Amino acid sequence: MYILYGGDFTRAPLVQWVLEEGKVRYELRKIDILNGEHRSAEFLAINPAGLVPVLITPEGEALYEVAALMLCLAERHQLTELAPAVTDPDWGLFLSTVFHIAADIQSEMKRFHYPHRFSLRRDDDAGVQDLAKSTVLSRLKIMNTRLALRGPYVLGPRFSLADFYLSFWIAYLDRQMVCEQLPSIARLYELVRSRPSATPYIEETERAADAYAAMMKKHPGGVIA
Ligand SMILES: N[C@@H](CCC(=O)N[C@@H](CS)C(=O)NCC(=O)O)C(=O)O
Repeated sequence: MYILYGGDFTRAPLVQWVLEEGKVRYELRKIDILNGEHRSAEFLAINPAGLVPVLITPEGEALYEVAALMLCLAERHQLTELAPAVTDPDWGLFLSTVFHIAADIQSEMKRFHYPHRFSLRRDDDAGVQDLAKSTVLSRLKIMNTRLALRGPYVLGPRFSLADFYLSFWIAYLDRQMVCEQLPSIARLYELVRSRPSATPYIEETERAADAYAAMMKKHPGGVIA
């Protein structure tokens, strides 16, 4: 059986959704990142980088990096309806989108939520956030243009976990802004959100995003040290 270390305000639901989609047995262990549990000796023994999520495989290996966890599960359990096979002509575009979200979208979301880690001067925090916001927007605009030409999903007519991955992060953005400035992404988001297996995850992510935004208002420099 797999063990997934996740918890509130983490990206672990992305992995949990893949596990559920694949009807793969797992146990969820919650880590309270708001109270620093990810820096406890117990958790650092599992992931020395102190980051969530972590997936322990049935063989006992501790894996991290959310995109890798999703891809690894899809491959190990042959979830070809979530991820095209290596031999599939869609594989290249699929992989390139997943890597783009992991490397270029998530990283800016992190910069937005943890501005204090990206400058030594607290006066810079708002500027770091503004830059992160505008970088995310310009990257998403490029994706929006591609979806307008070849949508509604990342792989055109075919849903994949790349759409769920993108939607998870879209849930953290201002919904009106997404509708107005990223209409093709807004369409993809609504399609993903209306999938019965995705609906509870996206709704929960929207609630988490709203709650996190409220906490950020009180602690503009970052909720987690
Ligand atoms: N690149 C990692 C980043 C993981 C990450 O930053 N997770 C957040 C929760 S979503 C976390 O552990 N935050 C605690 C911290 O940065 O101190 C991934 O994509 O899995």
